[in-house]
Amino acid sequence: MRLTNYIGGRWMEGGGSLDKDVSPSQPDQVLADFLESTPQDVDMAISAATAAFRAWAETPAPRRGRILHQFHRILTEHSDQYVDLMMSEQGKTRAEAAGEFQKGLNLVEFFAGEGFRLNGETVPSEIAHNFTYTVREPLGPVAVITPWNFPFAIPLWKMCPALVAGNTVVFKPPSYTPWIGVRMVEDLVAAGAPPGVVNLVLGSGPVAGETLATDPRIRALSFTGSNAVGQHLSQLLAGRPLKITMEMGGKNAVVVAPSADLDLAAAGVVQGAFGAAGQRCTATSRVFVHRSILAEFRARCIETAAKLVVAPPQNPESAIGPLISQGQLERSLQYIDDATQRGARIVHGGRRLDLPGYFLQPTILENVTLDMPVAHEEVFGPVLALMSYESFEDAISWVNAVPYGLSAALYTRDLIEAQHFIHEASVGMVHVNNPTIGGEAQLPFGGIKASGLGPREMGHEGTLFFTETKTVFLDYSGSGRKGNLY
Ligand code: UN1
Repeated sequence: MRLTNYIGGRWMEGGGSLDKDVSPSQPDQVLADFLESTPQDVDMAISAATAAFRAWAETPAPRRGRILHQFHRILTEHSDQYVDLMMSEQGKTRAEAAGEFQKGLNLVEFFAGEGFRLNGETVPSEIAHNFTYTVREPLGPVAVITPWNFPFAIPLWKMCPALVAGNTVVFKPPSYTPWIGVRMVEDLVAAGAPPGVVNLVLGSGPVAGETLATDPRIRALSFTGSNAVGQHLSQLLAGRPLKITMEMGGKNAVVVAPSADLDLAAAGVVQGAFGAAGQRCTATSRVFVHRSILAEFRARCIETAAKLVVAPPQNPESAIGPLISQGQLERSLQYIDDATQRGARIVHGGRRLDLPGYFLQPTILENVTLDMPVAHEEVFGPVLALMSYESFEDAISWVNAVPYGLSAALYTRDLIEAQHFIHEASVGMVHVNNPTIGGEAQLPFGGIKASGLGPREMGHEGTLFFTETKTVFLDYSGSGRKGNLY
C-alpha cells in the first residue's frame, strides 16, 4: 500500500522520499508507505485550495452542508474499515476506536447542519432608515494540522466547520496515522467535495506542516498538538494576518471530595487516566483526594485499574493498547523513574510489557509532591499521580497551580461545593461527577493558559472561527447619513 497526496482533485506522488506507516502494537509490521511531502508539494496544494476558493465560497451553505450529510452516510457504510484502521494504525482498542468513530459521526452530523445556521445578526441602528446587520463570510484557504491520538475525530472537528463555512482546506495528518487521513479524504471526495476544496499533504511537521502554516495565502490555521510545536508555530506566525486556533497540552486534575460516590469517582479517574493509554490532552493525570477517604479511594482505583488488560487491540480482552512510539513509551517511563527517585511510590503498574509493541502498564503513583515534574508537566501516557488534601481551598489552588488549563473534574454530592469549583477552576472545561475526558460535537471544546490559543473548537463557536464578520450599514432613507454624526 502506498499513500499519496490529494491535490486539486487528483491523487498524486510528490517530490519527497517515502516513509513507513507502522503499527504501534507490532512495530515490525509495515502497514503502508507514505509520501514525505516537500515544500513544493505543499505549495501546489495551497495553490489548488486558493484556486478553488471562490466557487466554493459562492456555493450556498446548505448545499455545502449536504455534502457533509453525504459524507456522514459514506463514513457510516465504512465504519468497520475505520475502526480496524484506528486499531492497527493508532493502537486503539476496539471500544476506543468505535467510540472515536461515533464521536466523529456526531461531529459530521452537527457541522452538516451548520450549513443552515451561518447566520449574521440584525442590530438596530442609531439612525432612522439605516439597516445595520452582519454577515458571516468564509476566510479562504485554511490549514488543518492534526495529532495522532485522535486521528479521525480531530480532523473532522476542524475540516467540517471549515468546509461548511465556505473555506477550502489543506489538511496535514500526522505521520503516525497517515492512512486514516487518506481514508477520510477519499470519502469526502466521494461525498462530492469538488476538486481543490479539500487537499491532503502527507509528511512531517517540520517540513510539510511548517510550510503549510507559514504560507501567506493561508487565512487560518487550526492546530492540535504538543505545546512545543504549538509555541514554535505561533512564534513563526506572530504578527501575521491569519486566524489561529491551537489546542495543546493539559495537566488535568480530579478532586474527590468526602461526599463523592467513590465507585463512580474511581471509575472516572481510571477511565480518564488510562483510556487511550493516557494519550489525550484531556487525560486525568493528577487526583487530589480528601485525606479522610484516601485509603479507600486508593484501594478502589487499584482494584479498577487491575482489571484493565493491557494487550494488542486485536485481542478482544484488550482495554489498554500500546503507546504510539518508542519515544512516547520512554517519556512515560522517565516520568515514573524520576518521580520514584524523588520519593514517589508506585502502587500499581509501572512496567513495560514484554511484547513487541509499546505497551506500558497503567501506573498509579503516590507520595507525589507538587514540585515533582510528574505533578505539573504533561506526561501523555498512562501515569496517574495520587495526592491528598485537607482543605478544599487548597485542592482548588493546586488544580490551578500548573501552566495548563484544559479540563478539571470534581466528584462530590455537595451542590455548593460543586458550584464553587465550577467558578474557581482555571480551565476551559469543568466536569462534575464526570471524568476529565470527552466532549460533545455541539459544545465548545478547548482550554485556557498554555492549553489553548484562540477561539474554541467544536460547537457553533467552532464554525464561527472559520468565518469573518462583515458589518453592513444600508441606508434606505434616500438621503444617506448627512454630516459628521459620530
Ligand atoms: C477527549 O477528551 O475525548 O488531543 C478528546 C486530545 C484532544 C481530544 C480529546 N484534542 O487529546
